[in-house]
Amino acid sequence: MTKRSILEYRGEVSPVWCSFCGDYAVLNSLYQVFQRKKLAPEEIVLVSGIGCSSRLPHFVNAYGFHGVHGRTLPTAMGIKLANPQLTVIAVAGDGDGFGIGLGHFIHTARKNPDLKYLVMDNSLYAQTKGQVSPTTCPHRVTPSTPYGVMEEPINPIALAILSGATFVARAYSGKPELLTELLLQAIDHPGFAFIQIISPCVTFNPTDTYRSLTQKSYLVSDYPLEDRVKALELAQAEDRMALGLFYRVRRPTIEEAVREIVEAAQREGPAELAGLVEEFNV
Ligand SMILES: Cc1ncc(C[n+]2csc(CCOP(=O)(O)OP(=O)(O)O)c2C)c(N)n1
Ligand code: SF4
Repeated sequence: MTKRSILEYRGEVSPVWCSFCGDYAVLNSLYQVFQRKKLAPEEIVLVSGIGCSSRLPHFVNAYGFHGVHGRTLPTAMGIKLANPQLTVIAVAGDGDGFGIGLGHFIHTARKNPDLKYLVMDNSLYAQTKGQVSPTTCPHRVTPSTPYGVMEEPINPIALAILSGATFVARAYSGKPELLTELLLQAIDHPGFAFIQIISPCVTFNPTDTYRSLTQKSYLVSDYPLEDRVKALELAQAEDRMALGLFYRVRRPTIEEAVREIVEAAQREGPAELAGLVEEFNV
């Protein structure tokens, strides 16, 4: 197989993110993963919604679809079903993926398509200048919550596990080697691989800094990856920030299920059709 240069994956458009935005680490890790997996640019599709993070496909030399807010996953699943040979990666922000797009997250996890879903979580809506998102901590004052956030945040890791995702991990832009390693494992996983990537917004989130996030992060190790109950326990221990792979199981993908139906129709279709013609006497 051809050896590939990392430069092959750089898009013609240069990133427009603020300096030190966590999203740069995600982009760089993707370049490395594409090179290490020797993927040709025409074998990759990046699908996104709307937000700072959702600009990512513009910066990669591959197929890209910068769609509408929150609709990343149905588009990505349609592409994968139409051409299962492609490596399809959906990217979103926490507003896009856990706010307006939350229903798609749950239903896509249930269907288990062979998609990689990367949510760059900065705990706010950055592109629209810092409003509350579904992962913002309670009591935090934002431009849209002047009296502090009144709701509980959602727990994306627990939600993914309970919804049927077959690969669930948390990475952090401040630990790029781990991020690259988890992305490599996600690409190799045959099924819906979700990675919550804690990705600091240095412009609108003065609380979740690289320093504070690094201090509270720790790596999950020696862990029973198929144990759903243990994975949920770990997901709920939120005083510190666990990083790594929480859960991984194998079950059939929706592409495999659809392929079985198509093959059965090709095998049994003509005879069944003849029976129908006779029954309706057409
Ligand atoms: C249907 C719709 N509603 C609202 C918006 C306005 N809008 C643009 S980006 C965004 C949120 C982005 O937040 P997030 O997905 O977390 O991405 P980030 O910018 O933080 O990376 C919103 C609400 C929109 N573009 N379309
Ligand atoms: S506003 Fe925040 S999320 Fe958007 S590019 Fe700047 S640092 Fe990144």
